[in-house]
Amino acid sequence: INILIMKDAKIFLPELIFNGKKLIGKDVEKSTRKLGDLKGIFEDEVTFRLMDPEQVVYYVSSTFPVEEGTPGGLFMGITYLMPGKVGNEYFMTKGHFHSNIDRAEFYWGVEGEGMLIFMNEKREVWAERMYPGSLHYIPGGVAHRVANVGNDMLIFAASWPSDAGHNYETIAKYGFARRLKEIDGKPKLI
Ligand code: M6P
Ligand code: ZN
Repeated sequence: INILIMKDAKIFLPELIFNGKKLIGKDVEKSTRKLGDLKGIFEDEVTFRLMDPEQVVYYVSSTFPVEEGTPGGLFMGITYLMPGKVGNEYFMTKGHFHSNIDRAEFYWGVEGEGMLIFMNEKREVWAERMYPGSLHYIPGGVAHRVANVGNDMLIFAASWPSDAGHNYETIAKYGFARRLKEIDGKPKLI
């Protein structure tokens, strides 16, 4: 009897679309990092000063379904990192530890060729190649940065806890213990 009078539950369309390369939806926020915003992260400051500070190095489209800092939620973002170098150092993201340092994150490669550089609190550095379909688990306590080592745009996606937060200060002050440079045409962590 009950079954007969029960109304169907609602079926909705998704509020967000990730069509493989783009994140689409009304609450998708875009942020842009220009070369001028990345002052101090590249070693070759002489070359850096000769370059256009207005040049876009990367932009990120993100969705924040809950307020930043909420425990238990998740965020997602797609990063578009341009090809290029400052001297022989590849264009890269600022890189960060999480403010809540034990929070983890997933990165995955969508398009192009990249290198995900990790550094733990002991300042030990290692890297993983990033390419379409590559999936990377970034454990808590590990700073992360991505470099574009190819000739085309690098696209990668990420998902991180809503209470992770970004600690840029430690990297701004001490950097990563190694730099990813093109040596004899190949990426090397030196
Ligand atoms: C990924 C995520 C974001 C991050 C972005 C750019 O999309 O990790 O949280 O903001 O990469 O990296 P960064 O903040 O280090 O510049
Ligand atoms: Zn992160």
